[in-house]
Amino acid sequence: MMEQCIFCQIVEGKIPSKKVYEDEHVLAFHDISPVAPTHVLVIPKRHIASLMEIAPEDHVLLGKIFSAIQTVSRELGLAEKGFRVVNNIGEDGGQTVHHIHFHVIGGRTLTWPPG
Ligand code: D5M
Repeated sequence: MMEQCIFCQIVEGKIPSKKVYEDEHVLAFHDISPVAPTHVLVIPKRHIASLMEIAPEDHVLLGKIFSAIQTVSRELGLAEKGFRVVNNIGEDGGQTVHHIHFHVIGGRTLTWPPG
């Protein structure tokens, strides 16, 4: 399962990605199907299937992910006008890749509610 995970393969460099941020625990790269002028995915390097699999010992890691989101949003020029962070969970949530990821979406005025 984890060997076939697309995002684990991106972390391992087996599948190419356009990286925008990387540290020991977190990776951010451009989404292959952007829904806005800027659309980046921020993921933990370690395989965690979804938000529902986050354990108490992962709380520091979650903090690192959100710090990376701050960094990425500033570096990509999203911070001033605003942007959206989205985490899809499970079938009804629209999750298609089962390695937790936070969409960072911006560069245009976003509408609400989502579809
Ligand atoms: O979002 C999964 C997202 O992952 C979706 O927006 C496409 C993106 N994706 C899928 N494969 C790749 C690769 N190889 N590179 C970059 N982005 C990718 P979800 O919330 O699970 O629907």
